[in-house]
Amino acid sequence: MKKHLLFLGPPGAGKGTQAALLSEANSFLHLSTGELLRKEVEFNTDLGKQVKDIMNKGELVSDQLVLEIVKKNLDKDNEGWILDGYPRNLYQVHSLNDVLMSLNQSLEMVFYLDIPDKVLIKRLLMRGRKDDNEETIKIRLKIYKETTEPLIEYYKNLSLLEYINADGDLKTISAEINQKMA
Ligand code: B4P
Repeated sequence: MKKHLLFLGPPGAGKGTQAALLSEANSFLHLSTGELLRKEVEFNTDLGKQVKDIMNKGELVSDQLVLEIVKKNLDKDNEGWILDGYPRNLYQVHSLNDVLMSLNQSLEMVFYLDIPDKVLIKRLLMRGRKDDNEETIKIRLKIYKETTEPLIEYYKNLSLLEYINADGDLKTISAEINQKMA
């Protein structure tokens, strides 16, 4: 079974949802940079104060900052890990490669959760998080298409990419993911 996984896809594709299910079932570390950053904001830490406005606007926080979070967490003992929301641009891809090399680990599979814009906009508006309003969603989608989408080709060229149709019910999507990583 694959133990070092990454979830890629636009905001609202269900990366967080599926990564949580999978990590719970397999006792893997679920490393969601978005969730970790939201905790920093919630606890009003120095880091949280730095990123709050950026996140609420739907923009990406600095690569260096996110890298520190990733390094700190991947260094902990674990049975396996799932990266959710990281990397989000090619610079972060190369940083991740360096971190994994230093840990003597490698990425085994990348799940690309594909979903039409129309469906994800509806999902995000229903969720209603602080950064889930029409204007911010538009910005997040634009940034995703410009900076994160090229990662699909990158991981495809490394033969790591697995395509998942994320426009369906939770159980069907989860079953497909489980089957592919077995
Ligand atoms: P994230 O936390 O990664 O937010 P996301 O992309 O919107 O979440 P996701 O795709 O996981 O959606 P979810 O499963 O929750 O990032 C938030 C912000 O943090 C970014 O904008 C940025 O500012 C910052 N950030 C994070 N990582 C960064 C990085 N590496 N570099 C720089 N900045 C970074 O699903 C969405 C909704 O759909 C939920 O309500 C869920 O219940 C629902 N849903 C899921 N699957 C469904 C299904 N099959 N059917 C129906 N509904 C479903």
